[in-house]
Amino acid sequence: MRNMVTIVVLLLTIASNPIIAQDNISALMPMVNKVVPKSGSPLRLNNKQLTIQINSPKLMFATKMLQRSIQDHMGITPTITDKRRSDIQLILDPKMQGNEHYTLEVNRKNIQIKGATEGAILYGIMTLDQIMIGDVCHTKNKEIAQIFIDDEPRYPFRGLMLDPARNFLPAEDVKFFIDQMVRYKFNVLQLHLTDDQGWRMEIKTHPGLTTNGGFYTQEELKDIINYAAQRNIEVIPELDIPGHVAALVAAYPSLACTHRQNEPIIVGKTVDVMLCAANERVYQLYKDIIREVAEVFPSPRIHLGGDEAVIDKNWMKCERCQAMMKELRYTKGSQLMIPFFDRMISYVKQNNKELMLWCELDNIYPPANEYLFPYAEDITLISWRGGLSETCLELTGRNGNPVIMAPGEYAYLDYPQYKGDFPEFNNWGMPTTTLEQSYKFDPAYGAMHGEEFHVQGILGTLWAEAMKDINRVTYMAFPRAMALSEAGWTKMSKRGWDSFVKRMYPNINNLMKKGVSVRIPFEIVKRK
Ligand code: TNX
Repeated sequence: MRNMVTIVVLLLTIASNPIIAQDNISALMPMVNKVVPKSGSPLRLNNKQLTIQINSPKLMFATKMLQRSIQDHMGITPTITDKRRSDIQLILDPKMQGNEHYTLEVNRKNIQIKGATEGAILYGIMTLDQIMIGDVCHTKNKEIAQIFIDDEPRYPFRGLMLDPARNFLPAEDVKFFIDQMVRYKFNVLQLHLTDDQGWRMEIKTHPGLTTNGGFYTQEELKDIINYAAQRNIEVIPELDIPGHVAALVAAYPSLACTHRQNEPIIVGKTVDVMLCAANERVYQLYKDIIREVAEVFPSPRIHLGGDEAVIDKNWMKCERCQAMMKELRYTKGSQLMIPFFDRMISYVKQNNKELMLWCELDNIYPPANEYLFPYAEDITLISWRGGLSETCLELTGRNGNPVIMAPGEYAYLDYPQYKGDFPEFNNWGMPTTTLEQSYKFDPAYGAMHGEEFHVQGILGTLWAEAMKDINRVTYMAFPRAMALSEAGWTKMSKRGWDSFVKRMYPNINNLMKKGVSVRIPFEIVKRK
């Protein structure tokens, strides 16, 4: 009998051993910023009808997500109750600091998720979902080990960018992508809506813009925006100017510079044409476009591109632009960016929006010392050119521009993940960006210039010249987007490659179960 008692005590000790309890953090992605493991027997959910109690009708959507998650993992659907003694409590608590800050407590009696906003509570639910994914044994027995998590993001801006301009993505596919983003606590979806290969947004005052290929109606966009908003995701529209405009110029040839008026502009082939800086019709058109964009997208920001303008082939050869340069006593073509964007900024401001642009530096390739043109300090810049992030960080810091980090060498998810891997065509010589490389991304670059408070967050880009459909897009995104999610959410002191790799496996498995095409990063596993 004594022996039996010893064995039972021993077994109980093993069961509450923290190493085993660690199973409940084995699929957390991004890693949470504070976790307190608790010992003691797990919460048992197997013997009754489960109930969820909410303290605000605003939590109905989060509740549905929670019901689906528990049904998915345990095969039981909790019902909503107003009784105090519920199994799960979702508590909107305006006293909590930070709009994405949540706490999640699992104790022997129940689960409590608290946050100041619906988004914060949704994040608590996503973390709970990953606890169930990771802790297979408990989950199978309809149990959850005790834990306390107090979590909030390192950065407020954690985005991914889709490029339906290059290859159109139907609205349903965009929503499918949003479903995957919310799992990893991304809160911004940038939509690159216009480029040389296509114009993808219905503009009611100028229907001629959308005569070349697929596009989103304004109703479809509103539907995507609402779908994203329910999932704590802001959709930022991007309309790239003054370069990357072949699709627009093909529809409205008179908007090109004077010397290009009679040139055939072929969508899919021409890539260097720009809008004329000295044509009044360009400004009239964009005044209308920006007004409609501002009406459709509730986001406080509009992104107007500003990248890769081939000034020498356009403004420098155009009679009208040259006359404008003379009048303004400019010596460099790039200075025309000043009056060009001054007008565009005034339209953005008339609609009470803030402007975002890609950060372009004077001579584009290193060494680059200054901005291509002097950006007003209220413009948020996205740093993107590989090798120039540190210069961009320094310049934005000095000039007072908020900056989002999307550096080519970590965050460009259109680059192949492995040598010889896709994209096998249309590759301009892209470097390989391995999962391990993406994981090394620290958005503050080691806080080189102090704390880097002007860094707002991160953006992973999915430029889609070589991505024909959503399956290819998710294949390029995952698992590297998991690495980026952790760069945006988790403090450097809580991150580590070995831990990331372990937590990644169950997440890949889960995405596969959801029908998401992912790349298996076989190269990181030692073959024995
Ligand atoms: C550069 S990134 C671009 C895109 C291309 C991408 C391909 C940026 C602001 N401009 O137009 O799709 O490279 O990697």
